[in-house]
Amino acid sequence: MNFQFPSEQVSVMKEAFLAMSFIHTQDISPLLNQLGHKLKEKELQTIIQSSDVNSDGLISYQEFMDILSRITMKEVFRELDTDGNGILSPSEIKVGMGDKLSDRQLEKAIKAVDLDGDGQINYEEFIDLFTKPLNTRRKTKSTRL
Ligand SMILES: [Ca+2]
Ligand SMILES: [Ca+2]
Repeated sequence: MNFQFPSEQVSVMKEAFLAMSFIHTQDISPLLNQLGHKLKEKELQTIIQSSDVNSDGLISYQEFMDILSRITMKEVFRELDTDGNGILSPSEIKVGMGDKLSDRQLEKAIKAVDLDGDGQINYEEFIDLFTKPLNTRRKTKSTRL
């Protein structure tokens, strides 16, 4: 749980963005490679494309920051997913939290984000954890039940 982009490089990139205001999607991945992420090119492209909201092939600074945070979340998720099956089991989460949670706390934490109720956290549920406020998640869950 210690993946982070070097802040110095991010601020260099910020200046570049502010000077140009937009960067083409095809120029993004070399930039990101310089920052030292560990994603596969294909995963990167998926993230870039989903961040180019209006599909004009241009990435604004705002969209770029969005890409960075998605990459960071993906890296964190991958670090937690020690058996690499794409799903976080309760024990993987427990280890990721440094074994600080009691079983009861762990169960509560999982329940709060486990939208499909399988007792495990998939990537979408994990993203929700960071992107939606807690009360929205509860609401989503109760309307599904
Ligand atoms: Ca797993
Ligand atoms: Ca789940």
